[in-house]
Amino acid sequence: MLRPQDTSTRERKPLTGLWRFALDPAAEGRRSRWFAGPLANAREMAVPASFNDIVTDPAVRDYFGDVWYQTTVRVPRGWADQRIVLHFESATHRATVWVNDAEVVSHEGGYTPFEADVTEHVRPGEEARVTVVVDNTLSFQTIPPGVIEDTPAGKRQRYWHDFFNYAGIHRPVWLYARPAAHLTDITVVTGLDGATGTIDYTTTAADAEGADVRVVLRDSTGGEVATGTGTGGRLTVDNVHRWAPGDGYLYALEVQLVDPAGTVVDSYHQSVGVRTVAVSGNRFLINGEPFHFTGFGMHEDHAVIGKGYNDAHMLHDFELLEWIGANSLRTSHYPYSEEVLDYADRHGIVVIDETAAVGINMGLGGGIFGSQGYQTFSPDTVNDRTREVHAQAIRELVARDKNRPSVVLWSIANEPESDTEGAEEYFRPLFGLTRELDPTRPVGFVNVMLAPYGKCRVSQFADVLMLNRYYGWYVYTGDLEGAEQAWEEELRGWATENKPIIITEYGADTYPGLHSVTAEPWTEEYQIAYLDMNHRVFDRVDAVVGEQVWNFADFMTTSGIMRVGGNKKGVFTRDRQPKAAAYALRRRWRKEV
Ligand code: GCB
Repeated sequence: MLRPQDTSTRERKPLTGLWRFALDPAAEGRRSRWFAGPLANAREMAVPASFNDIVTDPAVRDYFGDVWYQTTVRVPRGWADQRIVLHFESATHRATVWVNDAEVVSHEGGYTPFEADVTEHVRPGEEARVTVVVDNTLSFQTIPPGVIEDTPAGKRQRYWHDFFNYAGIHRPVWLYARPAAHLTDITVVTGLDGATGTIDYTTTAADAEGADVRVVLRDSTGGEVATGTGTGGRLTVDNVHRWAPGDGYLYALEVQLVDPAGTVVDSYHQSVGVRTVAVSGNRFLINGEPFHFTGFGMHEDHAVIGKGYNDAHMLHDFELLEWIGANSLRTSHYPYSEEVLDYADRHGIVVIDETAAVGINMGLGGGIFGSQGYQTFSPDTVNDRTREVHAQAIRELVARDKNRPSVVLWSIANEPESDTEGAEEYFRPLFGLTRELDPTRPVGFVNVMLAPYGKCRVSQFADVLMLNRYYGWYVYTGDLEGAEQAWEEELRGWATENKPIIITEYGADTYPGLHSVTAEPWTEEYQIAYLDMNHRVFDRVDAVVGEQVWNFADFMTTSGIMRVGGNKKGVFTRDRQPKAAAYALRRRWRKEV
């Protein structure tokens, strides 16, 4: 699927703004055909945004089930003779869409795009009604998983991940026009041979019999540096300007579909960063050079808009990453907005790209978030069907982000149960699938404390070890000396595996403004002392090639005795003010004293 673009042959129109919105607690909307006319009893809702925190009604905030969105769009009159497509960058966690009375598409998974050709259902120059039912329910057959429980007070949604189940239409929606004969996909794989860069491209097209493909590669000033013909081929660039961490240099590949008369019938622009990624022993190499990750696990999370995409927030978060000296981030715990990845591509920020497979671990949930009594892998819980949904989530993530130079590593799950036979069976094929889909990038998953060195049965499949550890927080709370010893001992065990190790989470909840002379948990001083202890350990273990603090900023979670207005492990507060630890990290990462 190619993302909507304005080119010489394509045009797009955003459908963002205020839509009509209604809850459907009795699940009657589909049966009663709510899509067949103006949505009754609707309130206004912003798109993109999570719906949860916009209104004051608790019934909306904690709602699960179907919600309905509706808008009207006037189809540009100049789009006659074009194919007209309706494109959603995401809808969390699943959606079905109608255009006027016709059902046009359904999609499972809250963080990847989907679209439908709606040409037969609209008329250029006229208005069309777009109705979407979004369902945010989580079950054992969804990614991430959850369960609806019957309680004396009614049904409740439980899940095993530590962030609020924000839902809605989180990202832009587009109506766009493309030609009947059109490009459907472009793949680029880059290589380096000394100072020469190579770009292997492949393209696919639809309804394009007899058409040929022409490609033109331009540098950042627009100068032509290579051309090619054919649906696939190799371009070479002498004295190539490499894409590198901190230097997000992009070439622009224009792909043209040309009919037998020589007319360009479709044109699409693919940005290309020429770089290589490899793992060698315990080193992670970008362009053949060892790379050390600094940065954070993050969240798409802001006051009011929840997980909704916003240009200003996105830019500000990247400004803070730059300020603190972060060279990388992990899209914990789901694929982030494409706009975020675009920025990372343009600015040389290195990305660990993660699926939404978080919380496949009912043991962990029992301990921290209060949902006990389930076995993780079983015919009734996480099962073969779940794995197929997970596989599809991996397919869609790789399809979406495969051409991004910023993405250097796939993380196919966060903290799943990984010390059992069931886990081994579940994950083996998913690693195989990811490698088949993308042989060019290392693959890993994020390991949890409950499956420490010597116990984990899934890390054998990973190219890179990603570890989340909370020595000095969830264990050895307040005892940084004991934590330091235990942590180093475990880490030295992992180091014997001769793989690069990235510490993908380490962090301590910190209430901004809370202080103590002796470092007490929850104080700003303790957060600094905790990070310092971790850094001493990392600096002593050669295999550690990355440190990503949990978390960039405080974020919203479900309520519970472990959380105070959300998770407070942020180095920045939720409104992006620095805690004292931010300055300490800045000194370490920017090597400033
Ligand atoms: C973890 C999870 C993350 C949580 C964090 C915590 O290991 O990966 O989602 O938020 O711990 O703060 O407990």
